[in-house]
Amino acid sequence: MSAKVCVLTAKGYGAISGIALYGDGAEAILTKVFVKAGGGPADFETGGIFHGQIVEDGQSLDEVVVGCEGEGYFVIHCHGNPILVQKIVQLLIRHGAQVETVEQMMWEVYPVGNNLIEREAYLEQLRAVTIEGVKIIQSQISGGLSAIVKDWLDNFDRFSIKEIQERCREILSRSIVARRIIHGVKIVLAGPANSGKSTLLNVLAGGEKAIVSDIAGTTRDWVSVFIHTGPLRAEVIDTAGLGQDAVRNAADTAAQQRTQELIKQCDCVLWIEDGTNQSQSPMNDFSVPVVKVRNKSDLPGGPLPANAADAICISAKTANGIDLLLHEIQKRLGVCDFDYSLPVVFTGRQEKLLEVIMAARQPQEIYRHLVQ
Ligand SMILES: Nc1nc2c(ncn2[C@@H]2O[C@H](COP(=O)(O)OP(=O)(O)O)[C@@H](O)[C@H]2O)c(=O)[nH]1
Ligand SMILES: [Mg+2]
Repeated sequence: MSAKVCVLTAKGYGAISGIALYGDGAEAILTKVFVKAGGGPADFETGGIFHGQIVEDGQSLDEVVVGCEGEGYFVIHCHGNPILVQKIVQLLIRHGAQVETVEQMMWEVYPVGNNLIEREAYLEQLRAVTIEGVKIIQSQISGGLSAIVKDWLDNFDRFSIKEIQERCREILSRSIVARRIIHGVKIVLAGPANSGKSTLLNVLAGGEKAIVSDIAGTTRDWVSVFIHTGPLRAEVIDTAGLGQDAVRNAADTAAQQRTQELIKQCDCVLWIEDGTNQSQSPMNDFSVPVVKVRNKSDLPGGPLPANAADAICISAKTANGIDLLLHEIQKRLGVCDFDYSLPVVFTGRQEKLLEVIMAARQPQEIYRHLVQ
């Protein structure tokens, strides 16, 4: 492995940035570009911290602190101007280092406990969009998935194939819910024109994001906002109204096609109807969970919960019923009372492995896959 360089800190400016330099030849490169404060050689022993300058062609690039994290693994803590960071990285490349991604770097540098699930957890938790998502992944390290796999391996003779496969099925179905908490969800607002979709988006966003108007077809392109509800981060997407009354020209047709595509890719649809309108428009068939919403409960003749058993009655104008609606969304997506300590899979590799185990016919086959 040749020396690798990887910027550890996020893009953009900050007070400091961290640049990892590791692998074969890392120390030799560092010796060439780093000058210790006060002069003299730096021995770069693990645990050592050195203050000095990164030097290019005899000129100081930046004052830095170098941490010796492990054998052949160093972190250069420099000032957090992105141009400066880029300059230092380019200098290290000039001396033979190759650029590496943070994911690959963590994979190579932190082979924690030789446990694949644990290593995957350290990487995947970086991408979780909620603190609850981080918690789910972290709990798979000592308990959850690691614990159940260990139990199967330690006591393999005590489990029947059927038992293991049944648990795999259960884990996979729980993982669908976990994925929503870890990676966030998309919620599409759909329904006939003028039912109040854009008004609802604005009330959820806590401000004016979408254009609200009495003129049907005002929303053509889509607008979205991110909200947090319970353990979910949801991207709520406003769409053009669906139905014949919303189509008047080619642009409307294109907007409707876009809406259909968004619906296909989302996790949940909120079907919004104008509750003062007695003739309910037929709802499309959706392959994802749907929450039916009857809007404009503030108006005389507006919807009453007693008359709309299968729907949530709200007023997007006064925000009445919004809490109830958010709770219903959480319920439909299965995230209420989610037990974070139970086993779930959180990478494609783990998911595939459980699927292969579920299709296995011989105990030895299952054992072979589990030890991977
Ligand atoms: N009284 C009342 N009017 C509403 C409510 N929600 C939306 N409207 C009105 O209904 C019209 C259409 O709203 P809009 O959000 O643009 O509907 P969209 O076409 O579904 O996006 C506008 O005049 C809104 O002010 C509500 O809860 N109560
Ligand atoms: Mg609209």
